Amino acid sequence: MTGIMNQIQDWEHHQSLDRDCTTLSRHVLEQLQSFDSSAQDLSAIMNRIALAGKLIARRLSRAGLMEGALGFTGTTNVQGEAVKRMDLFANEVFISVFQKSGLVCRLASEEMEEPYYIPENCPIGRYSLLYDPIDGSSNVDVNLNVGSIFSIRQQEGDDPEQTGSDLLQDGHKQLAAGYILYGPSTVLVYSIGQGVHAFILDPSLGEFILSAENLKIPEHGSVYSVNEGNFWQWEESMRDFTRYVHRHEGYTARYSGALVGDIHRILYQGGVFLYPGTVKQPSGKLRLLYESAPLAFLIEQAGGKASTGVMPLLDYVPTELHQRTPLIIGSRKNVDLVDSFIQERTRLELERKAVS
Ligand code: FDP
Repeated sequence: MTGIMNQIQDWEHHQSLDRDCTTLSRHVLEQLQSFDSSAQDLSAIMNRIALAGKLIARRLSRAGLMEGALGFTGTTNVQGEAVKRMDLFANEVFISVFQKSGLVCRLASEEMEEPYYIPENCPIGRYSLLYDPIDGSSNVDVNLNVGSIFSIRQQEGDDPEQTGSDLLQDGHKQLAAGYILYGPSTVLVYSIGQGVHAFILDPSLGEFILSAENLKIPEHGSVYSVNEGNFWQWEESMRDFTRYVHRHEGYTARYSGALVGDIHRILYQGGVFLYPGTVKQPSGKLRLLYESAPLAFLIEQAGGKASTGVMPLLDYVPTELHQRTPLIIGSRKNVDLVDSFIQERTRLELERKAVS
């Protein structure tokens, strides 16, 4: 037995030495092909986000053994949703890694009603970080995968009221976006508008190491990922799509309860994720600035597509910071298929109105 273990350790040792250990910060600089101050800034920001990811991953890995790490806080957030202790912890982690960094002037997250300013950073750091600290919080207490989503934007103007009104712009304005998936391994996937790249946290090094460069989402995939429990609350077009995949061979349902996990699968294997509007929530559940737009930026960079059902998701301009949008995202052909059901229902509706 000891012999086999030694052989495995030897093999693992050689495997890791054979790898070209590209770290995240080096990768950002290589991507930008520059060492100027904005390239250095972006690289440093990504490094801080990675640090937040490590701190959150460490907490998650032990949360079940710690007093007071899991469960609800007893409060609700700006959206009226019950806040979990891990949501608060992760929100604070993102703030704390950017304190005194000179990098990010303000942070906005779904856990905070208004943007959080770090005044000492503002004279030099004109960037804003928008983030969902823990995506898929319902998975936290049962030890299933969760994620963090992030987006970096440039601050425009002085925002005198400190409400972040300049952030109410379309998704093309994002400089970078990505997510961290806390699963069997911790994976960071990001794009600065030059393809999509994945890094895996090597816990023995405490570093995110490049695992895949220039990821391309398959043009079509078999997965459809949606909470079918909401079927009776959807518009007819969404039910048409669901009936279609039930009746055609080659589709399979996967829904993890955490958007980041579902998107990660779809990025690698193809398919479509949907969170349509419901009767109770006509704009769906997902927040545009912290969830949908960053993931749309990433998926489009990988050759996929994202739509609200009415327009390309990245074109959508919000009117409020915590705005929600329906989301249809994934492989190009799958998204087109869903959109075709929406267009068909719209056409029928117009015809019906014209006749009556
Ligand atoms: P959660 O509220 O648990 O944080 O971000 C919203 C989100 O999770 C997504 O991660 C997830 O895909 C979705 O909501 C799950 O919502 P439903 O339970 O309504 O399906």
